[in-house]
Amino acid sequence: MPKAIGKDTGAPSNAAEFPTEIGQAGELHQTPPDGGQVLTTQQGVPVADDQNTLRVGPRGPALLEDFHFREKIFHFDHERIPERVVHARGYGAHGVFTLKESLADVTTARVLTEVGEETPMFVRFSTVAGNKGSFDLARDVRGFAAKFYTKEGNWDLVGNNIPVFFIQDAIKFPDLVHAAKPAPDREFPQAQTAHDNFWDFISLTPESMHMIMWVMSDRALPRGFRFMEGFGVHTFRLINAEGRSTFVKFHFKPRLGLQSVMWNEAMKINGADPDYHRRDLWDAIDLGNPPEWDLGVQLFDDAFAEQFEFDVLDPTKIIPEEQIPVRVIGSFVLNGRVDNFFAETEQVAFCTQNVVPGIGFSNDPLLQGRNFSYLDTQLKRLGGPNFTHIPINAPRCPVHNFQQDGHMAMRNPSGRANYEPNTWGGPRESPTAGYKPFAEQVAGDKTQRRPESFGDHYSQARQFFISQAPIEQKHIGDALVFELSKCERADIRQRMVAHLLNIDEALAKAVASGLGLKALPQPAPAGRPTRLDLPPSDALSIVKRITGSFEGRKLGILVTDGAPAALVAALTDQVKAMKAVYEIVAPRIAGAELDDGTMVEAKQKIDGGPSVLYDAVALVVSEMGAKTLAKDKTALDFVNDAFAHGKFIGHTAAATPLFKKVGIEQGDEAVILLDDAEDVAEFLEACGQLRRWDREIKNDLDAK
Ligand code: HDE
Repeated sequence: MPKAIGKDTGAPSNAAEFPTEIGQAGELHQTPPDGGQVLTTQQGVPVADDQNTLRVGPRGPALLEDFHFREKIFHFDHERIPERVVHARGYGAHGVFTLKESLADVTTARVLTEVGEETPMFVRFSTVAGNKGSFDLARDVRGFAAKFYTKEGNWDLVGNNIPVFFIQDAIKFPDLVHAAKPAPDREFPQAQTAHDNFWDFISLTPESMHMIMWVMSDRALPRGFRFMEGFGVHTFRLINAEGRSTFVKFHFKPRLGLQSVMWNEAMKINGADPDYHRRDLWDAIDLGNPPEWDLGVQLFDDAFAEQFEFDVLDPTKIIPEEQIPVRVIGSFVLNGRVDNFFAETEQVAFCTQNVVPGIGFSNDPLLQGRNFSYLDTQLKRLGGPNFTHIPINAPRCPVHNFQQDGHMAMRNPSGRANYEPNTWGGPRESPTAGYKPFAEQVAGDKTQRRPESFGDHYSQARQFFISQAPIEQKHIGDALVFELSKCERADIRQRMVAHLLNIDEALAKAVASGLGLKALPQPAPAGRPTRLDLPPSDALSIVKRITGSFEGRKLGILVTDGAPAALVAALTDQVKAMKAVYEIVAPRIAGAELDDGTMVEAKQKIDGGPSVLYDAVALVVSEMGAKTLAKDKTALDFVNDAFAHGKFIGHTAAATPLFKKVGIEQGDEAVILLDDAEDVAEFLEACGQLRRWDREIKNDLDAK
């Protein structure tokens, strides 16, 4: 993270004469008694009293003369900038991308051709609909925006964790976002799509059906940013030295595999820890387990595009990995926490139009529209055209041009010439190294027609649905029932079921029954071409692709006084060894006194550490402890929820009465008795399966 402003631009500048960091002018002020720095005003004037305003007598009125007070309050009054109109709640980290396989045959972009070269990055994850202060586990798409500080300028890949989008044309974006956000009269509900306006718009917008399948799936409830895929969504171009173009779709694949939480869990996590995702990323980096992703590409040419069933310019479609495999060409690690949230995560400005020589755009109408929107929005958010001078946005390569002035200009041309061409010297364009768009031949009428090739809205929606494991299909149905049950208007619910009939009849019937619809509606008019029966693709499922490892996950260990110390030690040691983490939860925050007289410190008091915060739990309790817990509602919820959410549960024999108390029958393979270190090893190995989904299915059957 470069701290200095305006350095390394290579531009002739007189900036070096000025100190670029606060306090750089030297420590002229007398050091305070504790040896720290002297508090100063923004003008660098040392402050004598920061506790009391200047006034007439100790009980008299304040004086306007108090410049320190006025400056301090003035600055505070202006601390806020407009939050992002979408993706307001986000969290970022620094990282490094390393290229492992060169794409020199298809692109000149150095970031994709120099094997072994490390490119600094900044990544910001986000939810879309909620405001900046909303909770992390909204059912929502997640933004996955990456800025690569390449040697040829900044390349921004502003992606999502879902590879398709709701709409096909950027002109519908304001409508989509207005419908998803709180209604303008009442300003609720916050950070959710479970309301009439959203489903009204969606049910009138058949092109959104593929995206709806993804957004109602577990993808919209990620366990953490570390467990999400990222997608560039659009088809982009790579351009090689001969000017030849190859189409490309970009993919980020998490090394830890994909993982999501259940809706019931999500709602509880939002209450227990609204910062669940940001804390997870922060802690992972802090503890030295920085998350990594592979960068992959799907490359294809015009011939493929011609024969593909769908239009490669349509952002509501994917290209299945079975048709074009994802070629991994490098990886990135997010290993640097920000020093200051505002300076970096809030002020980072991603723009889809930030590409480097060798990377170009396709005519995807959504991408074309985005290329206008992102630059425009930064002006509003960051207050002027010089947001590229803010360190997080500044390229890490030389910048030379004659753009000047404006609010907060940190980098101005020096010398006499500020125009080009000139006879004084200065930067010149480079026909060889400069950015050249792909010389595509285009001709046609000016028109506002949607291409017919964008017309099939159901085939890939169905393909996604049938690619899911049964439990994932069930979650999609449950999510639709939940969301549509929040719609007051029956016609909206009905209209959605009419669309679902074009996707999967069983799904439509399950949703209709969940909503209590008396009769099925007619299927929605399907448009043309009518639905194709596409084969399932395992790459679209989360459950079918679990890694089987507990690495990177979190175990909650509930301990009480008198709990076996040897078992606690076995659990904590083995969890650490497998690069997972644990948290001790206890009835009191001071911790518990174990059976050998040692104290184990707690990270959470039981009501602050419900089991929804953990991937698996261990109940390491004594008989006495279990008796006390059996009277504590939060402790019983801990056990009950862990079971209901399909989690693996390790326990001492003394914990057995707790299961009885919450009505859990014995005989569940994922409830594992822990007696010694060997049991612990088996338990942790089993935890790699993450969930016992059959419990949820059984629960539902029992309920019927
Ligand atoms: Fe965005 N989007 N978007 N979007 N988007 C913004 O830019 C927009 C779309 C995405 O962490 C805004 O700086 C339009 C698709 C992410 O700072 C704004 C359209 C995808 C982020 C904007 C789309 C995205 C944004 C708001 C339809 C996935 C957060 C603040 C044509 C490929 C970036 C800002 C960050 C943010 C416009 C659709 C991803 C208003 C007009 C598709 C990850 O410019």
